Amino acid sequence: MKTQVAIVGGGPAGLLLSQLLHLSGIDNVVIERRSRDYVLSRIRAGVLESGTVRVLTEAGVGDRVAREGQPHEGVELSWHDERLRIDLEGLTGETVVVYGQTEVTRDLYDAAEARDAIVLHEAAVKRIEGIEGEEPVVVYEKDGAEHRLEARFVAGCDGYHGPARQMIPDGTRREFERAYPFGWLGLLSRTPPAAPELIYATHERGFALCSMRSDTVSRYYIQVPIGEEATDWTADRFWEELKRRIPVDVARSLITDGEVLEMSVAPLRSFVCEPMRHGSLFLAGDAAHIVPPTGAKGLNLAVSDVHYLHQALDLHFNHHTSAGIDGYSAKALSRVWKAERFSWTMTTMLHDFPQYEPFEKRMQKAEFDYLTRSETARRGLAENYIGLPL
Ligand code: RFL
Ligand code: PHB
Repeated sequence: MKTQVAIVGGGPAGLLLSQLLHLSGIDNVVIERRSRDYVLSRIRAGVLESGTVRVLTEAGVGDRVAREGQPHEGVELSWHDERLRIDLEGLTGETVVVYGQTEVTRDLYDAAEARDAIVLHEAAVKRIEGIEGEEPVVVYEKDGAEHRLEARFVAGCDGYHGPARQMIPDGTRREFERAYPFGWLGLLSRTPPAAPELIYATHERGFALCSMRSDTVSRYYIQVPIGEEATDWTADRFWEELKRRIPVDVARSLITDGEVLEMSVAPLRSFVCEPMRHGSLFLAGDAAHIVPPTGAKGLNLAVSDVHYLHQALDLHFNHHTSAGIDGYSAKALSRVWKAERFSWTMTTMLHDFPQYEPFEKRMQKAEFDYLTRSETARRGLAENYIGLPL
């Protein structure tokens, strides 16, 4: 089999790239290790930047998010019972949109089906050959047999654990990493949200987040020590712990008697791989970088990478210039590092770090107090939260 762009990974990055390339008349094939149902069952991101919504709309998959996505004009931070609203709209003129990653992925799968896109499922990429030349080959296994897909370019959209990044030779690839000594235990429930806006709550027992998917489905997270698993917890214990960490008023009115739809633990990590291109291989999304979820940036970064990569490949195939592909890595990394900085700052400010001494704890509180007093500080947070320009 032969195509122009082979896309490894059928998560949001891979599917969105496939859709944008199709609209530019560029042939592509997506190879995904899991089944479609499995990909759609992963509960992940919930907050989209308005730039992300614009890219989805350009890709022709913006109808449902426009109808069902909830624009949010602000978010809250809390410190025990002290509450601080960040007026996103007032400070920046923009909002964010609450719309689940599952729904984004579903919209992309529906669009792929409608155009008869080639998306191979339960096909695991083993290696990519010849990335330093112009005829790379993706070798994958499906139904127990090995297959080869020839392409002009390969896009590694295969997430943090995928093989694409490892194809960049050790001498060329540099990785930057910070693992945090905690994870987030998430719970999705069929209950109305605790409050109209998201609440990022700091408490000495650990961080907690109140989020939502709709008026009837809520998403909550609590910080847990590394190594803790969802099976170590019951829903009742989760609710009790959440209530201890969020402002008393919110805890008092929290509705907990509804079906629990999912509970899972995600470790927190910051990670960047440089460069994001080597020869005929490009990396996009979690394959190239991970941010801790505290800034709600992961999916949004995957979308901005794909936006740049699509522009670069369009210039190559339709306008016969290599300026885009040559500049891709530097352009994407410049935005990535700023989102890394923001996610790291938010994580550091809001979580309980076991190694912290009283000095660091006072620094965290001073940061919160500074945000409370200074509109300039709040504007800086808001500008990053709504998403830096594409
Ligand atoms: P994905 O979604 O991991 O998809 C990669 C796909 O590649 C496939 N794959 C392979 N396919 C073929 N052959 C192989 N050998 C393969 N190896 C892997 C995988 O099966 C998979 O389908 O990466 P992508 O597309 O780059 O998308 C990135 C986002 O999923 C991620 O950044 C976000 O979910 C992060 N994130 C959040 N981002 C936000 O922007 N806002 C948020 O509010 C937000 N909240 C979150 C989050 C992530 C979380 N977890 C669970 C890590 C909350 C959580 C709890
Ligand atoms: C979510 O709703 O899953 C969510 C929201 C905001 C974050 C992280 C996750 O920062």
